[in-house]
Amino acid sequence: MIHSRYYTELDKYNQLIKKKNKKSGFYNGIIDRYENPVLTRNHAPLIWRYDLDAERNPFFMERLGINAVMNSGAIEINNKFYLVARVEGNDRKSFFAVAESSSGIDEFQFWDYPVLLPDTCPEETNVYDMRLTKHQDGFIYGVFCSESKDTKSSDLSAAVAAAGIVRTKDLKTWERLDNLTTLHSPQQRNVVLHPEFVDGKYAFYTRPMDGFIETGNGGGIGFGLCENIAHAVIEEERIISRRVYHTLTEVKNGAGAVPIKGKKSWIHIAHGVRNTAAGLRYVLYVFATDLNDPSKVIAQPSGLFLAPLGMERVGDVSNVVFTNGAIARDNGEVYLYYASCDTRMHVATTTIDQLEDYAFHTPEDPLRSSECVLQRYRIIHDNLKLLEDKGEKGAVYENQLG
Ligand code: M1P
Repeated sequence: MIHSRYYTELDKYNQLIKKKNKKSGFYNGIIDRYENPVLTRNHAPLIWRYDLDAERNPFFMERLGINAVMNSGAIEINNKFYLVARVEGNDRKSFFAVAESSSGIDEFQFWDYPVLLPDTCPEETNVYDMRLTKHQDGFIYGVFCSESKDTKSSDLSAAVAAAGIVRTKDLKTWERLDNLTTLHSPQQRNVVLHPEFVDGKYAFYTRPMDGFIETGNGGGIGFGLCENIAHAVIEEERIISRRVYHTLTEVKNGAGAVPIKGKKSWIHIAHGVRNTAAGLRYVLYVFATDLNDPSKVIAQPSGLFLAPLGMERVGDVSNVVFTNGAIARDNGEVYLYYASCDTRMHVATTTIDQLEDYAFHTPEDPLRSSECVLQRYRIIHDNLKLLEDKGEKGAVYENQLG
């Protein structure tokens, strides 16, 4: 017999997944944010969590709880929006699961079964953060972090991160390929496959690391080519977006969403990490690369593009926003999916035109306070002149000293 409590919980679940979303009051002209998260742990279907049988589960307890739903790859197929989410069980292990929506901003619903990846690496303990690339070769690739215990270390928490690669045509059947090998970097995380061939080869954005947490001498976001995607080996990685002192990338950075093809550039939305007295702070930033050479940075707007706000600042790993998926539609709309605090998923919307305007017309970071304040002086001066020219004198003048 089905436990009677199931129907009470099902009502709550149905209300949640049917909840409409709308733009929040946030404004900066660059992105729109939304009132509700698009995926939370409560979006995990009841059949994943409870044994519904009243005899086997008399208290209707969660048998396999879900702790968080976060860092999701994103793709549009036949006008539907799909997220391949990182779902973290109460046991700390993550797995991937597909959620779909017709609007892209609400009513995301998980498919009945999570993704069953071919289990080809016996040492692999955890998998997470899949980037989905609709590649020119006709496949959809998923590149994710494959984490294993570092058996050479006496530290119980020591781990090794590698980039796992799978491919599919329908998000249902997945073929596992060899993990990426980077000859000069011992570990990799936040690896992204570029959607087009570059010089006839597969192109990856990498994040060389000395250790599991520390990027050490890693330098930043790398770029490398490989001939054979089934046995991907990158012999040479070039750093294209560097970590820089006293910026938001000082501690580390990493490629995020698969680059978006704009009218004059590839638009990259990445994450940067800095240290604070409250721990690491993860924010998103943007840079643009040449359409013909995606490793050549041609625009670097200063500072952060998106940071955790309000309740987004609170969660399992507080003060974090992280993206590994965006959908750019044929009509120029962009849906950026980001997680807050390794806990839940949100959406922000913008357009390719807005992103390129942002990338090319936001001033670069001059890297020193004295020059940053001059940058601000110039915008204030130009604005005051415009206001004065248009006869718009007001509070801005009245509050001046002297
Ligand atoms: O906890 C924040 C993020 O930390 C890692 O990112 P990075 O490798 O840049 O430090 C990832 O594990 C990511 O999943 C996580 O959201």
